[in-house]
Amino acid sequence: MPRIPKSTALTKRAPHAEALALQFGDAWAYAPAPETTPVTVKDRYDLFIGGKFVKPSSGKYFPSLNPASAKKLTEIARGSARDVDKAVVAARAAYAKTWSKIHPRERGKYLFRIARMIQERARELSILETMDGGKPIRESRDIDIPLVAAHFFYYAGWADKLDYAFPGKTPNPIGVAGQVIPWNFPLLMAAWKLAPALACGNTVVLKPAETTSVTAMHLAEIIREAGVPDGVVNIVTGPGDTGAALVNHPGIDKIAFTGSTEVGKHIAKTLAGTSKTLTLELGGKAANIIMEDAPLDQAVEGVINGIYFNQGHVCCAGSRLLVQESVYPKVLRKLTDRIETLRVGDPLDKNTDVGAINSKEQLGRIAELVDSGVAEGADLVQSNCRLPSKGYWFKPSFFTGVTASHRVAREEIFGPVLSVMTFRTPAEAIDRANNTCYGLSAGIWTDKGSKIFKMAGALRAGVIWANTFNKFDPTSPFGGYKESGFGREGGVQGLMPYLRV
Ligand code: TAP
Repeated sequence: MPRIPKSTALTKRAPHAEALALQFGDAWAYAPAPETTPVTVKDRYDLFIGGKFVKPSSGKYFPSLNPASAKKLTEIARGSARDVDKAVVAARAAYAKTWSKIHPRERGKYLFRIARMIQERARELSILETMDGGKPIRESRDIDIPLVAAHFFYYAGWADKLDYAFPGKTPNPIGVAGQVIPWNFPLLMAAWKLAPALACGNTVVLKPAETTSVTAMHLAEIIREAGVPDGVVNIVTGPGDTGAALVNHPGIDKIAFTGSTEVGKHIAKTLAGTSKTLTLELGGKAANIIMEDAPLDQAVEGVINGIYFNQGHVCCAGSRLLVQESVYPKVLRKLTDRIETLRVGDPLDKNTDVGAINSKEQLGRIAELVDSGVAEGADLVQSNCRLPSKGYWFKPSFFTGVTASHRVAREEIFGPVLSVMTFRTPAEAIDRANNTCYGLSAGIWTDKGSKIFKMAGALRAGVIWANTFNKFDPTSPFGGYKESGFGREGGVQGLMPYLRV
């Protein structure tokens, strides 16, 4: 069983939260509204190599669980180094024979077709994403899958316009790209990787995360039905070893990795001295900064969106909250009240705000870090929501009394846990926000445009949101500073890693 933090016993509930509960009672209890559209989950999913679904050479499969019930959802093929080799050979052949030869406009047509088919199957893909990964259906239906289609549409448009993207230069594809993605936005990360690579004329071998491979295999079906030439996209599922086999394969020209900083560093060391190019999208410890002149209700809602929706399973989650001292009591009160009203439960219910934690291992990591926060002297506040008896869950939580040296202020929690700190001046806010080894994103909440510009220029983060948080668009580049990685995905900058210009 996952470890439940000892600290749960220390949970505090603010007196006004009690009053709210008394006043509204069951007003917060919505009737269940589960998604009922039937979807087909296969008993097992094979590898997708050379345009065909093929069995893994080892004959082995591993279970993929629904984290909301901890029950087996399906079985996924365990790809080995041999399978990776077959996929790379298929991708190389497709690169040489078809994909690098056809007119760029034709490549664009395939991508447009994929985008439209994703839209047609959006409901099915959303439900599968939620069942396999535990994220609320509201998130997968309204954010992930529309963005997946939008990425394919956007890069489809670039396929025959690369000369305009880099005027006066001659952009050429790199060759075969190996792409390794994490479990928090399974299909969206696949789209971020596949769409620009294919638009630029590369062929691909993709390795999805072990716990969330289902939607990638449904995307493989779409790619096949769209008539994409065999071998242009290959998907090899499996654990970290499979990813390592892909990274190490001599037939790969470029590696694009999204995942933890630890694995990213390991990959960077492995590729040092080789001719393979590399882009890394790694962890984060974003600060959301609330200035005293900010619209506080909107700011608190933005903070809630930034850390609790999607269970904090977001690399750019606003897991640190910096509040100007003069408004700290007000913000704290609003935050305490708001986490009481978050609905945690069935991810397939459209009223759910916070779904299931992706895996038992991840729940254990969150619990361990929360325990460390309590042991180091921070104060834990948790929602009093009831958690389902089966599956993997964590209550929306935040720490006050956090210092910069606490692990909860430094390490990526990747769960619905916020660390709240205060500051007095904008300069102090910037120092605190930048006091991290990461630099993926940040948020500023203020009424003054001049403060936004001044602070944004001083924050060392790849993405900075002002008076909003966690907003994505295929036209905007995304990526990190420092240990959050290098290279950009999205926008015209997202073409660069897949081209020799
Ligand atoms: P990782 O453990 O790093 O896993 C990421 C991917 O790499 C998975 O497919 C994993 O396979 C594979 N992998 C593991 N060891 C490998 C190795 N030695 N060589 C090659 N591939 C290997 O991260 P995670 O726990 O899945 O994801 C959470 C992390 O991703 C967080 O730190 C988060 O911040 C980061 N993330 C960053 C971004 C951006 S855009 N910066 C976006 C999403 C997530 P298995 O799944 O089978 O272990």
